[in-house]
Amino acid sequence: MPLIKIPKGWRLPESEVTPEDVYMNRRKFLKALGFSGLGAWSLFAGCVERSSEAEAQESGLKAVRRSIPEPSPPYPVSRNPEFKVQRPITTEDVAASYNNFYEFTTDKDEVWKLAEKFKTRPWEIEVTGHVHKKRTFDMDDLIKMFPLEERVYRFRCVEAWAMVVPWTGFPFKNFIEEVQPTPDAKYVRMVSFHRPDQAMGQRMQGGYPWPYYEGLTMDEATNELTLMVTGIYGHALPNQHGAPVRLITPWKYGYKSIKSIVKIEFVSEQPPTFWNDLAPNEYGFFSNVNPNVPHPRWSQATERIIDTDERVPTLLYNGYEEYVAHLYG
Ligand SMILES: Nc1nc2c(c(=O)[nH]1)N[C@H]1C(S)=C(S)[C@@H](COP(=O)(O)O)O[C@H]1N2
Ligand SMILES: [Mo]
Repeated sequence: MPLIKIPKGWRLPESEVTPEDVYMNRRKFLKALGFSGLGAWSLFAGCVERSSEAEAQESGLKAVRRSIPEPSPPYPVSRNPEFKVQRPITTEDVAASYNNFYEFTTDKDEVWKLAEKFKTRPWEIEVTGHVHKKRTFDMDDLIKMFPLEERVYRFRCVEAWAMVVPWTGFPFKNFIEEVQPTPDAKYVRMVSFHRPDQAMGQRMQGGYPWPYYEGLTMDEATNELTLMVTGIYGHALPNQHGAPVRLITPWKYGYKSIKSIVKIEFVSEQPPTFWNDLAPNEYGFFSNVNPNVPHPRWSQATERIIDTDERVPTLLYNGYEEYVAHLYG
């Protein structure tokens, strides 16, 4: 890793819980105000604030719908009934307007807008390293190579928010079998795009070691849960969710689920990862969801569901213990 000059606030991000907490407290405050009955004036003031907030929120959600693609072949595909979640599926507009995608901005509400014009065609994915079949896939070919299925998974960000989302994709295992790793392949390294011209965050946040990079062990990469994702809610991924292809590892914190992949490399050593390089004491390589291991700056015991604002207990391995616990004996 070359020494990089990191901007002053760099410890906050992925960690920008502060604005989130402030936002939540403000909403609670306004709610309280609206129903406080402290007298006509404060009630009135409260109502105005409340309705303008609600209006702003509603018009925001309406606007975000224009970024959501219509279903068109091959979507929608049938749902794999094995993956059931006891929580309701998150409202689509909420999921589509609350994103972490630092290539565009650190502001979750703004990602969808800033990513709207991002070009996801043509798109190539280079496969290299310890594999017999090194090759470059064109996205349009890739999507036809493996049967697609829909899976409803819990999703948990390290910042303690969570959602339940129907992803469309194919098991990464199928892809790995196709490219035939050699015995030297012990880890998979994945890399996102680097296009500062189209991604404002890559211009503005120069201190980050772009492009975004992540990694898994071969056992993790070939686990049944690990999904290469091309769609969500029965249509293609909108840009803010990591179009045209991203990873999903539902038992790990969200930052492992790298978006907009352009390169997959099979390597023999544990590869460095973006967040681990930025803050090794806060973001580990494995990053398995664990309510009993607090983040150095906040508890991981509970999580906030993004559309209902409910707080619910966090589950070990995000509820996927039976699939993955054996990997970490
Ligand atoms: N390339 C890239 N991938 C990324 C990120 C990012 O900033 N850049 N953020 C990660 C984090 S922290 C989370 S929580 C999820 C968010 O996915 P979503 O916006 O689709 O909910 O994407 C992950 N993948
Ligand atoms: Mo995250």
